[in-house]
Amino acid sequence: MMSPGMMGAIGAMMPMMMRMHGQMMGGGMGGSAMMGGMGAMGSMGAIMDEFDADQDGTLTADELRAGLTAQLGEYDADGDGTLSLSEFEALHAAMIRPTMVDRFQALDEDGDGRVTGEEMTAPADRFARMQKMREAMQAQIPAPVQPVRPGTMMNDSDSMMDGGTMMDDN
Ligand SMILES: [Ca+2]
Ligand SMILES: [Ca+2]
Repeated sequence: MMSPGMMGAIGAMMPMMMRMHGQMMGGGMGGSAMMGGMGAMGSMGAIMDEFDADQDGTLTADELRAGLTAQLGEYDADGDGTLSLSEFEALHAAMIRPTMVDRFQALDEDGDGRVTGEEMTAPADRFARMQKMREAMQAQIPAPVQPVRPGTMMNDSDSMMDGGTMMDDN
């Protein structure tokens, strides 16, 4: 059962997820799948691709300047020539989108485009397992209180060999 708090959290996130889902269905999947796991580097790659006007694989200062200027124009919704915080928020959200989609896909274990309550709380289950493992390991630590040193072994053997049979073999 989900607590009212949990329902509230999911409710607050729904519009975001619906929008994301729609864009994913729109064909944004390929790029983000290719960048899987690369995180911030992935979005850097996307910026490179976008600004590399002559597509020669390198980004010059001029290409970067032109790209950034174009970006300002694109996200300057009210056309006043500057980016407000909310205008920049839209730009920033677009930049980090590949990383954000990676995180969504990491949570959506069955890949159906929806993060269920179970998928959402899976990190808590993993955390609980790790905690159990740590506790189990800590419980085992006091076991080798007296480490057996090779020298001790030898001395013990010697005293056992006082009878002489092994000594003869040497
Ligand atoms: Ca503006
Ligand atoms: Ca799912």
